[in-house]
Amino acid sequence: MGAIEIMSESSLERMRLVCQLAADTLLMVGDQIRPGITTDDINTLVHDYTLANDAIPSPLNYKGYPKSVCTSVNEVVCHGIPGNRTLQDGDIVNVDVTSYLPKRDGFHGDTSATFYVGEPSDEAKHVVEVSRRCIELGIAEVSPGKRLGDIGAAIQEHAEAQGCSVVRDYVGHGIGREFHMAPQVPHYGKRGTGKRLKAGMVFTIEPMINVGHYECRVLGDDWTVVTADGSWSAQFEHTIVVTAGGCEVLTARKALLKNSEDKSWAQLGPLACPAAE
Ligand code: EYF
Ligand code: CO
Repeated sequence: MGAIEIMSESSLERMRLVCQLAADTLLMVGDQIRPGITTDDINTLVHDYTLANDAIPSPLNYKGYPKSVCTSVNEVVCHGIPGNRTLQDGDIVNVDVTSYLPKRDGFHGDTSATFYVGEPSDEAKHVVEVSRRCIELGIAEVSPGKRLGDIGAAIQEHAEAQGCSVVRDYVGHGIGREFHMAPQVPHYGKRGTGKRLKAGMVFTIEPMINVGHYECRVLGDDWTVVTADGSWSAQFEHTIVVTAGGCEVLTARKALLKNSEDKSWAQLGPLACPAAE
């Protein structure tokens, strides 16, 4: 990956549009998550909603990926492929939505959340709550002059203090005219290391947090990433832009998610930058 783009205000206006579409899609899906729904049902909901809003689901055919969304259940870390799996009471499912608005030169917006299916176990609640707090703490580090390692360190410190681990094999990424751009954004690391943040940089923060060890393996379908030890994994993701005063969460939601841990700051629009509580 090359230089990190500094986005112009006109590009950012387009990013806000597509990121808000991705956020709305996640809200719509959250309303429908319940025992008995299949991951293919989620794919259909996302696919149809995206097309109805004159957008394209970025994952579809991306590097050969066969579906419009990633649905990652329980021990699946990321890139779960929707299929005929029926979600059961007690499951957790991460729904990872990336939308592309193609008008003129297009832009991508990427966001995900982990949902409870029915009543979660204490362990499921723990890993979901830790991963939600990890993304808040990561976002709270973002301001000009800080470094990528500050984000990773804040996330890793919290996850490990809570007895969980941070996945190393998959990281956040720059996003804009391409789905994946520079920089890579690790969710682990050391403070004071890594590239310095500048206003106008746009990237995702998307920590994958495991109950057990961070090691992962890819299933025989060549897409589905699972924990090596079978422990459960949870993830939240936002697309953010560094601003002069801190950051703006471009995929901030207009309402609280149903069936998931959520916080009111996620509703805040432009200039939202949660301080660590
Ligand atoms: C082993 C891909 C997957 N990459 C990223 C490509 O939303 C995403 N991140 O936040 C995201 C979604 C998809 C994605 C869907 C397909 N890919 C490439 C190589 C390996 C792989 O999984
Ligand atoms: Co994503």
